Amino acid sequence: MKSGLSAAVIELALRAKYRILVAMPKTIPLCFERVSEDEMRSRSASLLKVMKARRSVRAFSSDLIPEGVIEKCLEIAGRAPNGANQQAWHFAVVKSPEVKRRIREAAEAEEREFYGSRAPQEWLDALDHLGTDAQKPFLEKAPALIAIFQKSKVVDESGEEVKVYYPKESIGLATGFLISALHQVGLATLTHTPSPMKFLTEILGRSPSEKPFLLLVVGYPAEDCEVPDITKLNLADISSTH
Ligand code: IYR
Repeated sequence: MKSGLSAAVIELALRAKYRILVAMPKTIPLCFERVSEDEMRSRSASLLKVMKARRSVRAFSSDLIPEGVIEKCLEIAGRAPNGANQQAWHFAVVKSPEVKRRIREAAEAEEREFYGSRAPQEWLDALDHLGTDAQKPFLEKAPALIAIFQKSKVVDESGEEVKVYYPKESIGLATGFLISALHQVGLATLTHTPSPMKFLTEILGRSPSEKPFLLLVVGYPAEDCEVPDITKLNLADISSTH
């Protein structure tokens, strides 16, 4: 070779030269429609009104949820922003009375431990105003439970198993999307976190590499449903403008 450069050096130079082209991600035009300022104000006020009515419900009716509604809400959850778009989540929907019974039994066993000895007095004091205890009849009464699992590894496009980035943030965002969607379509939820939740892995036959994140109880409130008389912080207490 005239220049005396080795093939390896030429290859490196070529790689460096074309790296930008190779690394360029494929893009598509963003689909985004601007709304008028008046419309934005009106939408934000109506949505706030809707979301202000969202409450965690612990007394459920056994009325069934129309077919397909939960599935649409799960698709909405799946649109949440997440680490490296790895979508490291799994939503297990439980409608079977037998599976719900097993989940209730296992959850109540953990909760008896929690309320009986595991929880420090300080924690029990913090829960006092909610009136919760180890009894979880809603796990059987509500028409559906959604067990949310956080995957610790996923398979990438090249078929390789890779680490998950920002799993907690991602699963939290997807769960927020889901709760908001279920509320907006007219369903009540309870975010239930019996701890530990390993029994969900066993009962639902999930891989041990998936961590149970929370158990969402879904349905309609019971006719006589009451909720704790609690208040939410004001805007000034939760935000600042800079
Ligand atoms: N997991 C228990 C205790 C509990 C903990 C928190 I933090 C709550 O906001 C509510 C309850 C239970 O479900 O009873």
